[in-house]
Amino acid sequence: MEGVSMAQIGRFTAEQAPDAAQALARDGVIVFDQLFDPALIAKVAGEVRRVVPGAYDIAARRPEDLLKVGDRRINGLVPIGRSMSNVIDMLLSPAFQTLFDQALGRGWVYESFGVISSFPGAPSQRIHSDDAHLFEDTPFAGSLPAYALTISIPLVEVNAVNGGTEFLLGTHRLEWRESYEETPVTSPLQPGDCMIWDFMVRHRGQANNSDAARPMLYVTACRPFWTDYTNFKPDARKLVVDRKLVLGLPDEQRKRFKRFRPMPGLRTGLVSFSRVLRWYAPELHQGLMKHVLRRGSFR
Ligand SMILES: O=C(O)CCC(=O)C(=O)O
Repeated sequence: MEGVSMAQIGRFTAEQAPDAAQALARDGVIVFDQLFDPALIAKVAGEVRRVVPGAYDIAARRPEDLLKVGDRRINGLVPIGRSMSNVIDMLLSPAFQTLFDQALGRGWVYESFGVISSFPGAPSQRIHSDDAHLFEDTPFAGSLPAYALTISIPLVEVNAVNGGTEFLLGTHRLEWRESYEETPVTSPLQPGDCMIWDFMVRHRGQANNSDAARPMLYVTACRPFWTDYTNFKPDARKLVVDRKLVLGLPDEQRKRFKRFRPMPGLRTGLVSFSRVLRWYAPELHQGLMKHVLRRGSFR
């Protein structure tokens, strides 16, 4: 199969995003070298450690909407509050825009944002894809363009000791039952680098043989018709952002975040309370709403 024999993961600068898109379509994975300022990553890492200490310490408070993705590994939500506003700038990087436009079509959106950590002693994961082919078990499986991408942004150096993600290049174009005998390949990452893969490419996290956690931000970008029902519970919060950070963006950028859910606060609390009341006590709800909506009732 064309491209499968290529033994290395392609590495690109931000300016080479169109070439990166071609390599991504062929191999199923690419790396952007130093897309972000390492000082910025260090700042974001400090915030992640503060907000989600369980991403760094297996015994500390864990992220919400947690998914266990292997022994001594977690994957969970990182809310993008105001102290992490620079994450929004990162996600709006022109290199992402170019790459995602080409790989996912111009209507692409963000679906989820969180952290994946492997802790000391974590063994290798099993080889997997992030979800199944669209139209699995039909002649279309493996011949369609990407529907979703995983973006991983390491918060620490990733190397042979703490274990990177390794890939079977080109396997996003194979049906799952087709076996593939090549050796998986990986590429070391520095803070500031970012690795992007097709949901369908076969991959796994390597063992963490270091004495520290290996946290990476993960982001899913996808075509607008697709939602991740496989990796999350139906009511999971996948992309939580401070409302003002999203509403302050120009339309062209805001549309990428149209699936966001706001940070919990008085407003979201009242909306949830109102929904519960409406569901279980509709008359009381109706009466209360009449009262609330009556002009000046709260003055
Ligand atoms: O931890 C990694 O390197 C990859 C994680 C992964 O592929 C997953 O959790 O699905």
